[in-house]
Amino acid sequence: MEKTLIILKPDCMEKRLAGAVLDRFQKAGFDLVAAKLTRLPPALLAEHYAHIADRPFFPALADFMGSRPVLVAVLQGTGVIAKVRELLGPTDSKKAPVGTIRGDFGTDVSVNICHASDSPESAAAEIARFFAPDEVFA
Ligand code: 3AN
Repeated sequence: MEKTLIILKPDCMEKRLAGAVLDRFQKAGFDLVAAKLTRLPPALLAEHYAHIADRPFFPALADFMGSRPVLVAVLQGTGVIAKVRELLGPTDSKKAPVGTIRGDFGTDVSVNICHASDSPESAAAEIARFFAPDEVFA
């Protein structure tokens, strides 16, 4: 069964929207199979964002992502990787349509409520980065 990794970002936690965001994923038919609250250390953020580490916005993004505990979770279901990204809307919250999670709750391109894996390969790598096999109740 397909799985994806999500991170409810510091803005989501600060706005007390974790329940509202998880509700949208669960109402779409996806199961929560792993979850933890954790404050992401710089080394883990550098690994998670290795594909954008050379971009000028990376230091500010890493500061933001490490600014408070976040909820890291794994969702499971048919087509979950693409469907979760569809429910989120585009990366830039300002361009995200009303009715999407980022369109309804996000602020901008980096303060955008939730990360989600973008492919089967990144989902597998990201789940392994944040969870031991026995922490995922698939
Ligand atoms: P996504 O998370 O939607 O797959 P990526 O992988 O391109 O987007 O970017 C990773 C994260 O970097 C985004 N979630 C967003 O928080 C941040 N980001 C992307 N582009 C920008 C940008 N131009 N300025 C600031 N932050 C950005």
